[in-house]
Amino acid sequence: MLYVIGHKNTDTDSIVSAIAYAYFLRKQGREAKALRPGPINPETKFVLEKFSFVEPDLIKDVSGTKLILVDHNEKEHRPDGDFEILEIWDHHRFNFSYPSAIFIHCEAVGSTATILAKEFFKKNLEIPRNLAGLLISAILSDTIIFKCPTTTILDKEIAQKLNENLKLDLVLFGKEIKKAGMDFDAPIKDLIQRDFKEYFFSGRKTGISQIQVLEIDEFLRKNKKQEIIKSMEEIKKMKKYDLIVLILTDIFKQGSEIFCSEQEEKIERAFEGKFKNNSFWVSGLMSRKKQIVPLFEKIFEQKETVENSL
Ligand SMILES: [Mn+2]
Repeated sequence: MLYVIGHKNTDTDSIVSAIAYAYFLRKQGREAKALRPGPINPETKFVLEKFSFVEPDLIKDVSGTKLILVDHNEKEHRPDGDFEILEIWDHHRFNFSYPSAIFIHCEAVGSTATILAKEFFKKNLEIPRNLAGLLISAILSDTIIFKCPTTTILDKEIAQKLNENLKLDLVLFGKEIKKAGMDFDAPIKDLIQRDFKEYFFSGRKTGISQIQVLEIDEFLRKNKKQEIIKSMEEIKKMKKYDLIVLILTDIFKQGSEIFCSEQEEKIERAFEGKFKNNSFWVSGLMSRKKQIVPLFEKIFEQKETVENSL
């Protein structure tokens, strides 16, 4: 049996990609099953219900299995356990090493769902209506309704092609998906850990969270800034991080308030802002993958220039 699984902090693209690729393999006579390594977020739940899919089975320890990874390749984002990797389908930065040769398809597009839908079209495999709806949802979710700078022409073309029979209003439906995901009743500490990814920059353990909102002012009225920072500090201490970053993204204002546990000058310089109690607004900042991770890699991993004191 082949198992297809997304990253630890599941999102709509990772769950949908696992379901879609397992289906793709079964259509080609392989035995395949989608799994999930963590809880389903409210946005994904809404999408699965809308298109009548059941949640993939939850598996905490995948030791001893043969896995196909979708929507991630980095070690820190993988499920726990000792397992064999057979294939990878992804659209993130490539940070990977493996002892044997395996199949890897990594493409700089807005979602893994885009890559997989393209494979269906390439092979002339029919995509059932409900699966098409699911794939569209993942594209809209990951590209933040085509507004995120990770969006490519291919994402739009594939979404339109998938929508030929469904005829959804993509922008309206995208808003509906995002709204469903905005279940902000949970404590702020849980909200921060919902879409949370771990990285190492020059050996510094860094956690980067993203929360997407429709109305940033309203969100900040409900979740006070001091509370956000206090929660970030608690997570930092509890999980032994060197740095915690939160990007609170306003989908319609198209920018983010960036919160950092450490008010580093390097971050200020990189985003041309000034911390005011651990945060500042960055216009146009929408993507952790495209705008934060490569930048942090650059600013934290570059050697300091040493002045010659002659
Ligand atoms: Mn993705």
